[in-house]
Amino acid sequence: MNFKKIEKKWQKIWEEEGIYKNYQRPKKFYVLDMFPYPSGEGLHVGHSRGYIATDVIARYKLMNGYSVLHPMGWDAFGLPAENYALKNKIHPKIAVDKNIKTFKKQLEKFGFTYDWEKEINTTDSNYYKWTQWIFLQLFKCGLAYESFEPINWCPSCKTGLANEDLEDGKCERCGSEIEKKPLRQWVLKMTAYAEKLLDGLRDLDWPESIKEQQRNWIGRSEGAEIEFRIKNLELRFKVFTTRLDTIFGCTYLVVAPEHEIIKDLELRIENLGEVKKYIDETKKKSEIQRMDLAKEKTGVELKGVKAINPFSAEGGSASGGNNEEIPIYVADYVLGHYGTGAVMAVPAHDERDWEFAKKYNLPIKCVIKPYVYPVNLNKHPQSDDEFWGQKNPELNKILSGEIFYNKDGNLIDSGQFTEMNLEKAREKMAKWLEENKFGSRKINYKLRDWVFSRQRYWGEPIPIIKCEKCGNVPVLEKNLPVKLPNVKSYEPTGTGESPLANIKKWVNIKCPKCGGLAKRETNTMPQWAGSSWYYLAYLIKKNKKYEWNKKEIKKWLPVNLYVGGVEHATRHLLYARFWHKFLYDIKVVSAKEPFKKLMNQGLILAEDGRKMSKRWGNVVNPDDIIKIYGADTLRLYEMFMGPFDQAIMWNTDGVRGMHRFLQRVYKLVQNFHAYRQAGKFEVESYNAKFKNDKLETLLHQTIKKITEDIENFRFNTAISSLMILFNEIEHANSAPSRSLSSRFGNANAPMRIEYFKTFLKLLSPFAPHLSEEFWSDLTSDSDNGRIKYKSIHREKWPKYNPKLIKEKQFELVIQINGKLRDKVSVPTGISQKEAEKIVLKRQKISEELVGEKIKKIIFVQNRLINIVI
Ligand code: ANZ
Ligand code: ZN
Repeated sequence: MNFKKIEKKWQKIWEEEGIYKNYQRPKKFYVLDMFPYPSGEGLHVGHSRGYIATDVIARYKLMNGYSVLHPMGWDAFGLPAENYALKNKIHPKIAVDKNIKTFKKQLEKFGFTYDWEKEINTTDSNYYKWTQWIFLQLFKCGLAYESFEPINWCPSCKTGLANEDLEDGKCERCGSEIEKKPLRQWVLKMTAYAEKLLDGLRDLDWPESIKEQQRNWIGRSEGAEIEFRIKNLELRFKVFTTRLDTIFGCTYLVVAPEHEIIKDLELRIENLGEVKKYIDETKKKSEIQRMDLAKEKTGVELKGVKAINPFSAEGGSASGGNNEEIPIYVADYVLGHYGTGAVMAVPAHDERDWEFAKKYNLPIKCVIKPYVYPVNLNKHPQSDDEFWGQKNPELNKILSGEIFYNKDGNLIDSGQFTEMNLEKAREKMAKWLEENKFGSRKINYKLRDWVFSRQRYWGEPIPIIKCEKCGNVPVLEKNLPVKLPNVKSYEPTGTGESPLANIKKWVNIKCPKCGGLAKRETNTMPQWAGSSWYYLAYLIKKNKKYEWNKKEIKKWLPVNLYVGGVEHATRHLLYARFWHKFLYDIKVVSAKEPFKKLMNQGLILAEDGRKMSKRWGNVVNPDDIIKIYGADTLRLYEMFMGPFDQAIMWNTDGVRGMHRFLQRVYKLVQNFHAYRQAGKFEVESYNAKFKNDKLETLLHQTIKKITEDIENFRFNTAISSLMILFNEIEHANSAPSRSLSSRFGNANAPMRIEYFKTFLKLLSPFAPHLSEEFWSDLTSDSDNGRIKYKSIHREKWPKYNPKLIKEKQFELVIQINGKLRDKVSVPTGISQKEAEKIVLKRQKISEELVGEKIKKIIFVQNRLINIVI
């Protein structure tokens, strides 16, 4: 079997005939792969796992009569491409072009259904013209703004980064420790979409873990902002709390070292020197270090100033105990940019506050009493917590503040709110707060706006012109794209300026508004820009350009199935949803979400159990496998190796096993040929003669199984049932000269060619080349050449006949007190409950049971049921 020749031949024919381009069918299916960043290393077998899966689905959907869109492209801007180019001393453009060629060559060998006419490349100026256009729309809507706040700075990549680009406080790209650096930067107002991004998750058919990661990243917290007055001053400042119910337990306030109030209070703070020293020290710490629960808490009191708890002044603090002035501390465990950068500390009910209070000897005031039963006679304990409260041996420790308590209970010592449960208290207190104008309910998000500029060369130029008179002026849309100038030296400068700033000819330009001298923005966009809308780009590509074509967009969106790695949970998948929701609001798209269903592929580990990496020298290149075993073997193997979404080790023996399987299929085709030559080939008569035999039942069962398996991403079990079916077909057909009856009927009977043809159809999404080759062998009419050959990939997906799929049955023995009374045929695997239902309804049994009391029923699976009376 010369699979190399076979695969090449069909790839060429498919391409020439464009057999997958059935875009006019009424039902559509858009199946999308996360497009690759074309790295210098090329594709490895881990990448192709997802691509093969989407190709199987694409082929399956095509055979089911859908218009299928299955495109591919290149995500080629950004730091990785630029760092690669710098390291190898070639211009990023040249490196990218070269890598794309390699990737494409590799992909073509798999025989995928891609429509290469729709190929996109984010670094093509026709493409990024529209990336820039979207930026301009964001700018015009006030969603792109300039900011000067300190941002994450990677000293090694010499660029600012977004929060999403960090991993444990380090640069996701190079692992360097991140610094905070004040820098002029462009920021996209992603927070304006926090609620929509959260809401939209509800209806998405995505893995729950990914949705949860996005929810946590967005980090919605419902709470309140409370205004605290500074004693003897007209100053007020706000804290954010999710636990308004604990306000009567607030014994001090804490502000972040970055908080403005410290400046405002400078004249009042008696220990200003100490405070400033503390603030300087915090600057050396990363956010992760500051948030670390295990770290010892530090802080300094702002001596000479006090705050007043608004709930103590008015509102009837019945206890009166909350009337005192409370001290203010600066401490780095409070973050500057979350909430209001200030917290009310409740040491009795919050762990961090408790530790801080212990260390600095601050009062700890318990305001929540765990439910105690039966003290509160009206209330039965309803949860574990309540029970726990009842028997709580720690009760006195909680009440005295010796330990902190962060569970449920009723308020104590909380003025008019005493005795309320916590939820009710939060509600009433928020009302009180709003009525007395001391604050309001507030929802906060952890999500930050997206730091969108990079001080690097290899990215889309930000289409803004900076004019001294007019400020930031958008480039006129008709002047897009702003092309990235071709330069020799593109190393990052490290000064916070992009290398583009040195290209005077490019930078200096007339202001589009006033005509005066102006300069171009020299920052570029981050690597996530181009991928934030690429699924749309495929739809509107026309000849080499892009035109917004609402009809196409409406037809294809949302993407029905999106497949890729889990590592994109909070970056690409969030950014793309954000842009999509914005494009929805400006009526460019009409679907609310871009990706309806998401599936993650599991990692393929190397044979040594480690991650495939150049460093370990354990990377398996698909080219090498295809060269020896062919693409179909590789495709089948990767789908067979294990559950699709789970990590699994590569195993070359498994590849060989798959290859042997295909060889056997080939051999059977040879047998059919022998039959045909011998004139024993009675295709027509077969149908009538061989209805309802066991093989036919198996065939229909297999069709059902594979159909359901493909729909549910169970490719591995689909392939194993395909193999079982093949074994039986092979058995029934393999020996043309054999006269004894084989397992399934008579070997002298005409070949079961129709069964085999159905088998080939089921095989075709997985092994498209060989199934096509065998199909053409069996179906093209060699005698008169009248019948034009029709590709197997244009065949209809086989349908099963439900009547033929008999469930396997067995004789269930029915005993009463251990004696045989009856038998009944039931499906194998029947449960005790179902069996009882059937058995007790049987006349013979029900008669025996009249007036008897059933003591128990013993059930032995797939054997007997014994009723003890
Ligand atoms: C009083 C209180 C009592 C709190 C209590 C908690 C428990 P999430 O859910 O993350 O939104 N907080 C507010 N702003 C903060 C900041 N900038 N840095 C560090 N901590 C901050 O958490 C909100 C809670 O975290 C707020 O509720 C506040 O402490 C603290 F028993 O207020 B809480
Ligand atoms: Zn101007």
